Amino acid sequence: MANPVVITAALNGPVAVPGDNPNLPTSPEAVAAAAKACYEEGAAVVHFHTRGPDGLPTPDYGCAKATLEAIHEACPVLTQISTGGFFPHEERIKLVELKPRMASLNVCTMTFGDKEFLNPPLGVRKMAARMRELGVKAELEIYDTSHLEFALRLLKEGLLVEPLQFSVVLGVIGGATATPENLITLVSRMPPGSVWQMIGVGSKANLMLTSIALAMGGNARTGLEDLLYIAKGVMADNPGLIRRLVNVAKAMERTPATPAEAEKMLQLPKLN
Ligand code: KMH
Ligand code: ZN
Repeated sequence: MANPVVITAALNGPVAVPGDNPNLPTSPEAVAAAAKACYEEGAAVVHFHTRGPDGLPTPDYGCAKATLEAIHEACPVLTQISTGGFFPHEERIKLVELKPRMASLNVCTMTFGDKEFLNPPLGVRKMAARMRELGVKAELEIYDTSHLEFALRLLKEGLLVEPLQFSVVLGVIGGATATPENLITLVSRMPPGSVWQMIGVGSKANLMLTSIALAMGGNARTGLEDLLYIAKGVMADNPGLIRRLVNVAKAMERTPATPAEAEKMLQLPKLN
């Protein structure tokens, strides 16, 4: 396959509520339907946050399990569960026991808009160790250079397995600004052989930076977690965002990877 790219759909996130955009999927059925629609548009991976029956974020294990199972029933996409969000770290860590193929690993505490995103060093080490034990690949979300440095420290400590899988997240208030310079700096400091994708937060940053990442040879993510409007005053929906990103990739002669191809490109470990 010529110049393949792993496209990830980030379906809902830890912040937006259906009142912000009615296309935001929250129930297991709605998340699974969105996953299937995104898979059909070219996504190989879905990243999702667990929502409760009220549609709000929850770290509830049962809700996460029901959502993961619903996605797997709906389509063969690779699943990446979020261990992020604004709940105590001890509750978030339990989600890796569900053994998705990948789980997010946020390595540093930070300001996140008007919230505190708490990722205490000991908890992060515990989560990384458990993921390694289970064969769940860590998707390292890095919001600034210091996060990359801390991830490299975890690698030295034997808590991560190469190739490292980075998500460069730019545009969060409290993290690095969404500029091409910041993307280039972060990518240039990754160890050789790392795989990476771009996450641009906000409508403008998302299209601009995912397009630049595709041109640089990186992978890219989009979805309602990262932006709510596809154009000024026009609400986005998940499959529509994936379609737009796939069209940008194809214009650059990059082919969206299937889940089986993505599994190889990301060198996902076997689950234990
Ligand atoms: N919305 C993301 C950029 C995670 O999924 O682990 C931050 C986040 C982290 O939600
Ligand atoms: Zn997320």
